[in-house]
Amino acid sequence: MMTTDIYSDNARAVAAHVDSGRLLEAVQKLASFGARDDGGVDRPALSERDLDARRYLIERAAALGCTVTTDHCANLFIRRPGTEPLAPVMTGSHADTQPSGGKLDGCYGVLAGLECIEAMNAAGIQTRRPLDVAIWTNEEGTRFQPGAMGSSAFVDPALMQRYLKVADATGTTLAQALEQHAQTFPALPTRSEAQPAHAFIELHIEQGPQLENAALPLGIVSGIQGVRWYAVTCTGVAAHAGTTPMPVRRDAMTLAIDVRAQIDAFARELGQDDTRVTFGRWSIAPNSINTIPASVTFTVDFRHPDEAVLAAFDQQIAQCTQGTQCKQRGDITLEALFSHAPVAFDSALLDRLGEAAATLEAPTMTLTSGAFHDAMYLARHCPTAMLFVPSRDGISHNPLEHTDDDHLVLGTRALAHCLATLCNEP
Ligand code: HGY
Ligand code: MN
Ligand code: MN
Repeated sequence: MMTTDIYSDNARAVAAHVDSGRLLEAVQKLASFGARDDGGVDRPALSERDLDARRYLIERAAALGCTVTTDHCANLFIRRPGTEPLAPVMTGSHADTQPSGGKLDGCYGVLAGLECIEAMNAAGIQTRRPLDVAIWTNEEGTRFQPGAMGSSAFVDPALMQRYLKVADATGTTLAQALEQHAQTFPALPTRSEAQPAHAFIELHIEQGPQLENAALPLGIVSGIQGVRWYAVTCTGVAAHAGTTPMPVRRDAMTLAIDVRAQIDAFARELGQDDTRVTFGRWSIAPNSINTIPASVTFTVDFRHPDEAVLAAFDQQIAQCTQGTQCKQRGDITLEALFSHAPVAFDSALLDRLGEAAATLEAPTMTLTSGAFHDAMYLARHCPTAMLFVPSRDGISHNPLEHTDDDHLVLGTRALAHCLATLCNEP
């Protein structure tokens, strides 16, 4: 990838036209859709609040002179046209949030992409390639599992067959949620399946402590660690809490706590210091204070950078939940919900990001992402890379999620510089 001086000047001009007030105001505005009393955001994918947020983003895009299209998984694509019929440069992220999420996870990357379009318009810059800002559906995977549904269905449309049947906790299927989306935005053209892209750059908060610990404002993300999601269901026998003698009970919770302890132990053994494991969602039936639990389902989220460790974890969790010792105390079933291998990003794009940071005289470090992102799927589709800004105290998936304003602005300037450069590449 090469650039001439005129294009470098354009990239500088676009970066300089990023408007901090406009960006920070947009962060607060988007956070108002599903705002929580504690300052966080609760905006499940394709919920009414998410549809309201999408309406705000679509209206902003139209005011910028952009076209907006959607696809079979309600991904949104906001396009600033280029002067030549070339494959677009893509950026963007997700706008759905955790139930007690922050204002920035995903949303920052979407709004920074829109701000880059504003900056290109303000600088009066035309680019050879179109610029697409993507808003990927259901990245968090909390309403519908698995996560990153929209970006995975973009690169592998065949996944939709399975995804459409997935239901949320109320029994609403993705198909029904997509139908509601289509009825909400009837005028939104649906684009054909995945079109080629020149590159995809995702700007995101780090959601961990590394940049803050290093006192650095920007991180160039070389890749994403692998992830495994499982659901483990332990089945016992409901019985009276007061009358049933202890030796004859088949308490599903006793079994679940025991199995959780086994999984936690081998996860830490296998992955050592790089292990990340948690058991975040529990559902109990009949969930009554004075009835012995008949069924307990808990989720497992295991992450690691080494594919061999991930494979060993798959093997051990299968053994642990199908071993005979468990069967005598009750039944156990294991459901695989989500699996993605570690991803390495495109080295030439990483260089572009380094050049953008250097132009802005911003010191950086290279790091691997502990969180997964839509970029892990886009990496199959086109040259892909990510840029991070620091998270205060490394906190995310929490209303306290925060990044300093000057870091949010600097990250957006670096993204703008990089996108303007890429949009003028042959
Ligand atoms: O779970 C994740 O890594 C992402 O934040 N959804
Ligand atoms: Mn995210
Ligand atoms: Mn997240």
